[in-house]
Amino acid sequence: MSLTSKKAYSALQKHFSETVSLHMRDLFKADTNRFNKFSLKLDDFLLDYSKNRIVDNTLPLLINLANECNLKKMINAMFSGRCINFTENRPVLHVALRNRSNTPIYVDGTNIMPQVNHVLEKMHFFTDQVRSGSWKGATGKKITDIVNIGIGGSDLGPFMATEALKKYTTNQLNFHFISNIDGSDIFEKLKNCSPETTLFLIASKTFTTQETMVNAQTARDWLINALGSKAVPYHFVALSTNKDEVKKFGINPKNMFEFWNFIGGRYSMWSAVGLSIMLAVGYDAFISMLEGAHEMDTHFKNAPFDKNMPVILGLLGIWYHVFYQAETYAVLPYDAYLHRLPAYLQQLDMESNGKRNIKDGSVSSYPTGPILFGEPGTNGQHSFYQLIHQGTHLIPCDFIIPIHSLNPIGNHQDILLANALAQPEALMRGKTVKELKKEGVPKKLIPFKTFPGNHPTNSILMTKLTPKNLGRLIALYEHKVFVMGVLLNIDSFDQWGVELGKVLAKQILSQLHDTENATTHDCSTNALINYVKEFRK
Ligand code: G6Q
Repeated sequence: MSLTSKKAYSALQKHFSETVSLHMRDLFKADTNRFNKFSLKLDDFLLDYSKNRIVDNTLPLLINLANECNLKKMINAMFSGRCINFTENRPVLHVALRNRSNTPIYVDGTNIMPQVNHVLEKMHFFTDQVRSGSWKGATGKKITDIVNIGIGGSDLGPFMATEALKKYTTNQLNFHFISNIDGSDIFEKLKNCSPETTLFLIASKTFTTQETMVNAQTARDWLINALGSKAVPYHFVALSTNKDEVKKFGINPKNMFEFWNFIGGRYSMWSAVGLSIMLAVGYDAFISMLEGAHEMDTHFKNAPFDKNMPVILGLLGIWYHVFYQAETYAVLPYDAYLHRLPAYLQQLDMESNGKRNIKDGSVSSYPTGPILFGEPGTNGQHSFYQLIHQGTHLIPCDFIIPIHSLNPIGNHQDILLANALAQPEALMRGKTVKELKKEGVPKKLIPFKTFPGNHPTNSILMTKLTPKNLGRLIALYEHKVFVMGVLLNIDSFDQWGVELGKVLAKQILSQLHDTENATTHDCSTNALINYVKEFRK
């Protein structure tokens, strides 16, 4: 049954029309306890959701909707390994990768925890060897450069996390991430690497992804040209589910770090795909990241919905995207180390919930996954915040605010924090005509200087960006996206939408080499292919 046919949906629609004209400025004035009511803490990790367009009974009504959509049942189904990715008939078990309590989780009657722990230990052993210098390249030199070759889920998470945790990274190793098929990507990344001291991690769940395999082949040629084919085992390892293809590529399965089909690509940074993260920060910090995520998992699984961070974020997402029909939201990290977070979350959210078909196959009559964008503060303030403050769209924002800087220099952090705290206040309050008049603003400028306010924000604070807090943060968003997917009644774990372009690219690739002009596409695509061919002559 679709979302809009639920009883709670009608109640929420009524509630929406009754509350849509309320202004948060007035809600705060009327209730000085609003922060206490609408905030939650998990250790030092704080979610303030009081600056949302909600009143006392909004969340209970949204929780009714969650209950009617069987959210609790779906959470239990995920944690217990049921095939909730029903279009691919797969369980969804990234939570097993960080199941630090080690309680058994069964897939087809087998407890998967021993295999999860085995790979983790294999990664541990390998990481210690590389970091200590006892793993040597073919000519006996220590590794200095780690190059992860992968794309999508095999790139975004590891890249985001190694950047986020740069401060915890060993200085002995340089990290590079090659994802794009564009030759310039691999050229630029390898130009300062030496074949003798470079280790390639080929990260691909399927080991058949065109971009990754072509980049891996180019890297292999680059190495062989310099050191000969005997060097390959010293410089290549695979992170994959596909042993046969790994062997075919010429990587010894001994140097393969396995994961499984019950781990979705965009949920795989906790698995062997996270080897670059472990190499960067070491085993202990990697485990700490898993512990943070596990803490969020346990909270998500056990906390009542009205005290449950991912559930609350997910329900607020539904509130804005379905009822207010806000099409976008922004994630604004006030920490430069989180500069890849919006890119990572774009895949997590938009590939998971960017689907038009609900579970019975019909086309959804309500908006599904939102569009996400973001930029680290304060850069965004000098760019697109204008539109958030005074544009015509409603753009809910998440502010992510570590309190301590990992590089305390002068008064940088004070200024950063002041901005991070001021923006949600400004977005909530706005600036009224009355205030402007009192300031003596000339009449003709008043419309331009007025800020409507009433823009919803969440503020997520942590003492500082640690591996543990990063784990908590990412798991928070993973589960938020899941909650929204359950209510939207879609499969958040497949991604059929990436297929069509791949198929057409294969056709066009062969046509680029034909002597004949392309004629089989629409006239625009034919003309573009032929234009390219003309200029390649
Ligand atoms: C993520 C998607 C997708 C995938 C890439 C790479 O959930 O499945 O982004 O991660 O297409 O796939 P491989 O890891 O198989 O190369």
